[in-house]
Amino acid sequence: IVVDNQYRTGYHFQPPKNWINDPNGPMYYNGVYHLFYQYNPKGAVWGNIVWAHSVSKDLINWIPLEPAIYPSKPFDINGCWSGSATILPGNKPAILYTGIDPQNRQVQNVAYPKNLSDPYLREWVKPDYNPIIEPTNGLNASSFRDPTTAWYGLDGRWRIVIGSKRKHRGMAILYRSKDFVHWVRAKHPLHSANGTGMWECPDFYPVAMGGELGVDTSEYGSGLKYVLKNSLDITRYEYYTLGTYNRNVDKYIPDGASADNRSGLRYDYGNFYASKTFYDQGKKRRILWGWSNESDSTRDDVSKGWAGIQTIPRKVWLDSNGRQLLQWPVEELESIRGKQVYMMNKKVKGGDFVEVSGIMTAQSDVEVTFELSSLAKAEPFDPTWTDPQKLCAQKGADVKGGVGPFGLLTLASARREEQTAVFFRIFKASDNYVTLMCHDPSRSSVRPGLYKPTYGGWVDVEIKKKGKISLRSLIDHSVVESFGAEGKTCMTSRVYPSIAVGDAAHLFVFNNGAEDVKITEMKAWEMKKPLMNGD
Ligand code: DQQ
Repeated sequence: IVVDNQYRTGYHFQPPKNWINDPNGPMYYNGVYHLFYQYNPKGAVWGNIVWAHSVSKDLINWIPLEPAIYPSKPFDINGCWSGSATILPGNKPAILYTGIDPQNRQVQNVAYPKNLSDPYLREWVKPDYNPIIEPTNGLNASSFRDPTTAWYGLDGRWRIVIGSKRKHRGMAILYRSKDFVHWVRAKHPLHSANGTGMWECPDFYPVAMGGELGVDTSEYGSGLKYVLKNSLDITRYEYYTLGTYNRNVDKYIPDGASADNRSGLRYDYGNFYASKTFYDQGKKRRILWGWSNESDSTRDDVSKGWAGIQTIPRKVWLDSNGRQLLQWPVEELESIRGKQVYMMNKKVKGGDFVEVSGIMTAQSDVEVTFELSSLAKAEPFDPTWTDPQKLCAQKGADVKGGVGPFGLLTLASARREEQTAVFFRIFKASDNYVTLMCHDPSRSSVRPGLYKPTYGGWVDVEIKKKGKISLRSLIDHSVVESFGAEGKTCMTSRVYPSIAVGDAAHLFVFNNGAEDVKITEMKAWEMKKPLMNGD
């Protein structure tokens, strides 16, 4: 295989070649971070799935190891699909994963490290008593997968949920076990929602009300809220709700304002799927990993020799308003920041562009804060605009507005035939202001035949009171990962410029609104290349 380097990322997680998808079983164990992931050892398309394995001391530099879990027994002979890690008492990690058996049924298996004194936990043993959970009693054997990290209850039983569906009702089916070997299905799912279809890769965990510290999955008590996330097979997007967990009856109840479905909250409003969190005991934080798929064609992937990346790991915690999660790239990312450029108090008039020069922006980290002098010219908000993604598509970066669009033109060619725009637009509703954040990659490449969806999300900020808004974008050759308003609204796009490549990639700040905006501060760093799986 010849690997095409033009679109390979510099600091995002990827193996040297081949297909990758879901992050699996992330964990921190004895000072080492482990990331497993769905991997095809034989090519750049999905298939032959094993758990590839990498380790890291800092979540940024990665050492590749041999696949940890691969088909070898009847209970996983047709594939080793997604799952999670749990650190059991006595500091003993366990992995639960979905195996595909000879009848192509989805069954759940457990695996343990062969040698706990190997600092990298290279070899994993799958006991012969597997599978530990089978799709019996009316469960759909082809919609029964992706076990979560287990949490411990007062009654001395472990609990997990497994993603499933019954007709169109998506479900998080609950199982309990005293010994991690014998698992009993609970009478009721932890939660379910009609019309959502198969729930892939569910994730369920507590978050602290107040502060940024993470909470171990088994913790329980006052001062906690719960998060339930599902990846919806039919939309290929993920949604989460915030809610309460009643431990006595094992029921999760989403908060009233939190919808389970397509109008619900999302970690990322772009190309981000099959995500999973883990509690990092080392730094007392919860970390989120998500997969970002290619948006070129399968043929392109085969000729590139690779497909898929993992997004930069993000710390997640509850917003002090209790209404949503906040996310921010792990602080370790800052260790690979290189040459920096800086801008302060720079006015960007309506229709103006300011180039950020002096660094290689194709592989960069950009933080900028905009001050809004006035909202007087904000366009009126039409209350029928309920879908932010559609609104962003309708009002792309080139559509002039009142307050905004203003933001960044990333991976842009010098004359801007190519650009991936990241921006905000502010509207005036009857009794407040509405802030929209968009990724507009419609001009990301002059190459024909690419999938270039616009992405959008609302930003829950009091823009009038604050008078400013921040944006951070991680730019890395074929990915732009953005964090609006200190991590309130995030989105990721995969793009394939053909002119704006390497040194020919430019970065601009732009304002296409009638109202001027001011860059109060902008810092941009060229990013160094970390150790990336021996590439
Ligand atoms: N990918 C895995 C499944 C999971 C899906 C198979 C989500 O376990 O449901 O590669 O992307």
